[in-house]
Amino acid sequence: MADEAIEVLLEEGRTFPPPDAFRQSGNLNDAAVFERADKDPEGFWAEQARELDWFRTWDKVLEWDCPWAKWFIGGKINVSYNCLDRHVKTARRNKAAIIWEGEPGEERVLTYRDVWREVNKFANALKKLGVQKGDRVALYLGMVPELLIAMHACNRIGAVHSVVFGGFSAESLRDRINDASAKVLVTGDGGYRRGTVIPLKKNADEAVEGSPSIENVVVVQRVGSDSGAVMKEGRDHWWHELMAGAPLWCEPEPMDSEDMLFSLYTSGTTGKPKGIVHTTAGYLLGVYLANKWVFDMKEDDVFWCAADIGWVTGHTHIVYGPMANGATQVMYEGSPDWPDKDRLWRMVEKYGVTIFHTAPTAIRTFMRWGTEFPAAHDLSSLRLLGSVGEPINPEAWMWYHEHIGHGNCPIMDTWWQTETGHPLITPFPGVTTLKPASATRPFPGIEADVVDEQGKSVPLGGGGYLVLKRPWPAMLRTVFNDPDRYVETYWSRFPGMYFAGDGAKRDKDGYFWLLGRVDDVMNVSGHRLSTMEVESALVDHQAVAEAAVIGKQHEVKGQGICAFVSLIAGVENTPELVEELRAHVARKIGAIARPDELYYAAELPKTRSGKIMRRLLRDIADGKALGDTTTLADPTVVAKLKEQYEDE
Ligand code: 7RM
Repeated sequence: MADEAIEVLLEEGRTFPPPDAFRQSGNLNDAAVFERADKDPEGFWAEQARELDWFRTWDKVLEWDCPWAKWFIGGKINVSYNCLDRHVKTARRNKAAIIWEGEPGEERVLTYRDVWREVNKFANALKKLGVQKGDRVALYLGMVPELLIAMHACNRIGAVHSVVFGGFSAESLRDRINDASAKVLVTGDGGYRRGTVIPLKKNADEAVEGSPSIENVVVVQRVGSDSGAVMKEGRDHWWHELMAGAPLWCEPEPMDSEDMLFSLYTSGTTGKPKGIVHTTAGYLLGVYLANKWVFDMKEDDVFWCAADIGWVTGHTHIVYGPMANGATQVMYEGSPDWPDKDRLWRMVEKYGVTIFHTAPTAIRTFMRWGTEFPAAHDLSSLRLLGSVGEPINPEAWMWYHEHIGHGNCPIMDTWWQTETGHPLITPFPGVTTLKPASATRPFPGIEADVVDEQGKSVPLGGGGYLVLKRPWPAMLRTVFNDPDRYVETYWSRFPGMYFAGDGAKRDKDGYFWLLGRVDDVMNVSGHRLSTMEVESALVDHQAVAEAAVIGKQHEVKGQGICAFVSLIAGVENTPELVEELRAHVARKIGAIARPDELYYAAELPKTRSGKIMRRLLRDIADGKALGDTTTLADPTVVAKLKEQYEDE
């Protein structure tokens, strides 16, 4: 975030105290909880853990050998049992769990008992394909109920799922399958996005060609004959055919608290995404509690988290947290502007959504589209709003508050990461006075701090690096197959502390203001990408000699991707090649990684020790380093500017 933007943030003087209704009946309305949790974190988490359904309770709450954590040692528990069987045994059995809408307009309502039945059957189908406890299953699907069903089926039998976002390329899918050595891949014949068919099966086929660990592929029929999907005899199975013969009951596997639940890949500072490992009991407890307290889920709420399940937000705020709470949810397959820009608001009105959760980049897009789209619908069912994924600017916060919440809905700006499992710096609607664009204060039991280069706590009013100073149940346990990287990435920068990779300031009231990443991770429309990932994709092209990528402030996306490339001698720097290189990155990684801007440089600016001078590139991209007459059309300009910078 630019310095001016930070100053504007901190001058933000407006406050929004909790509305009376939340003060009185919010699921968390006793501020004393924070103090109690702070004094005795283990006692606090244990007290909350008793709300879950255990096959065997734990012997010991925590074993902490920094950075290695074990929570609820000796406990036996199953996640699908807690998200399904627990409700099916009560009057919730016939309650709507998922109200799904396909992009072309179909509707499906699945009750808790419906989901429970499908999960049991698919768990048996997986077993029949040879999947056993501890095996990895890769899931590459669009936003269809089968994705959620497959995830619960995996955890029911103790298999580990690895969901790969349906917008990722064949190559990204292949790398993730291979890193996890997944045995089975579940995909679809296709998915719908902006009226066109996403060729999931075609990508999956391409990926599996280079993935020797995959023994079976299960294919959900979503599109039908238009999909062009070809089934490979002996390897590929239609979902509906497997389900037709599957028995109705599958005994839930009693998992150890610390057994692995899932892995989800996320970008770090190197070119290779890491598999973040979450375990069973701790993650379940964290997401149960966060959804209950932050989103105040009540029996008759209709919750809608508009994220994709391919990201951690969808894991925590669609598949696991709300279902552990027995909530009713809306799930949508497609694009928010299809067929019109009022699609989401039409659905809020139609289904009576009470709690709506999205990302700042989406809010800024809605702002650009104009107020007439939400204004055309009755949004009075809404009582609470959420924001996640990147810093939200005060203007977007106010717009969301006014035009979606009509001034009545508190906004939960939730800071967290794939690694943390659930929101760790977040307001609670019954107790927190909001300040627009501040994620406010830590979750009970969480000790967050802002430290300087030396790891020393910075007094209130100052800025530095965000760290967490105590373990918490839903924290990642390691990086899949790479424990050294776990230690190195998160626990080495400041010994004894978890380093989040974010910059933050704290105001005099102790409120946190998140300032964006301090490493080489970009946040593009709330999606994490490393500069190096995009650089590797570029140099993979035969015309490119070297590439340097930076995140550049972008009005809608938060950050856009700006690339500088030098070409192999003899290759001409044409505008057509610019397009080809952008498309090449999209093919290699996925459309989210397509560079917004791409410039030729005769030579990339490097320090004497060979490091790319990112600050120079950032200043060039922001136009700061360019004189009046200089333009980026001239490939020698970067080299010329470098001399100036070295003189400074
Ligand atoms: C949930 C998620 C994590 C990174 C994180 C931050 C940024 C997320 C906020 C935020 C400011 C927020 N997981 N981030 N939420 N920054 N305010 N409320 O996004 O692993 O994909 O990304 O996202 O930089 O480190 S993630």
